[in-house]
Amino acid sequence: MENDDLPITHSGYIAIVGRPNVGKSTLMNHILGQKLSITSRKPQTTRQQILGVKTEGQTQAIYVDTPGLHLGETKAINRFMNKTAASALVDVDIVLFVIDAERWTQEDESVLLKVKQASCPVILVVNKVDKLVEKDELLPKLSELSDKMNFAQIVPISALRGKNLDRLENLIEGMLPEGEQFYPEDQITDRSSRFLAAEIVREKITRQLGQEVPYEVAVQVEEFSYEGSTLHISALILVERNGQKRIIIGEKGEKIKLIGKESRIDMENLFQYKVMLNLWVKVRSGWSDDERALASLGYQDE
Ligand SMILES: Nc1nc2c(ncn2[C@@H]2O[C@H](COP(=O)(O)OP(=O)(O)OP(=O)(O)O)[C@@H](O)[C@H]2O)c(=O)[nH]1
Ligand SMILES: [Mg+2]
Repeated sequence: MENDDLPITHSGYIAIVGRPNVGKSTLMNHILGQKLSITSRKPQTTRQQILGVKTEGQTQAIYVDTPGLHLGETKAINRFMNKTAASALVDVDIVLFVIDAERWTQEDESVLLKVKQASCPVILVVNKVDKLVEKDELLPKLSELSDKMNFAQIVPISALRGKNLDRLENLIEGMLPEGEQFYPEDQITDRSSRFLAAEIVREKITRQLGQEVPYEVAVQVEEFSYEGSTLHISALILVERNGQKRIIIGEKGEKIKLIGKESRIDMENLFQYKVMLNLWVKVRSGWSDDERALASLGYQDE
């Protein structure tokens, strides 16, 4: 086939940025039609960048889900998360700046300063519009937001309900540059199955446990092996303190049993395999504020 006969392909990177808890990971999952990135009601759920690749026909959109940019970098893990999120603004083709339709905060203001420095088009994504009680609030809100910077577009959506996502995706598609596809069409992420498994466990802990524990939990997959018709996964849950270990295990082991059961169901869905899951809890004090420990847990600059 002559070169001229090859179909023209479009592909590129789309960074999803914003303060914690605005729905970045929910948005990526709904666009992909697959639960790839973990989500929860608590802020600072996503800790590491994760790619979600969507290939349709001649177009490959590579979404970059990032940790929420936040103020108050108290620990090394927080510095790592902010650095990771900010670095996603470099070398991408489109930025989706996600905010919560209900409120604009100080943290949004500091994200705005960062996205203003991006050299590519920025789409303001106003999420959670389903939560607005007065629907006629929306238009004046959007007009106010349009003064904040020169956005390429402003798109109100509900990531959770899948509302207006087709419009957002069409806009993105029209903005992606011509070029070869970066990933094979059946690849959906850059992350390993081990990483995804560890994240599933962290999600269940984050969703099951109270306020402070999830921020001091890390999960490491120690075994990931296919044996016959079963996938064996062992994961180590690291906490900062003994009290946290007791909370995660729960009375008579009830809590960890529940975390294990919910994790297994998600893993079986994702890997399409029967899963045997073993969970262990260990105390490793200081991991979240220790650069070396962070690196050994995979929280390191790429
Ligand atoms: N009502 C409503 N809730 C939403 C919507 N999108 C996300 N949420 C909820 O908002 C919470 C946070 O969602 P995430 O996707 O984890 O948010 P995030 O921006 O990735 O958060 P971090 O990873 O912590 O930065 C979850 O409880 C979601 O279910 C939406 O469109 N409407
Ligand atoms: Mg997230």
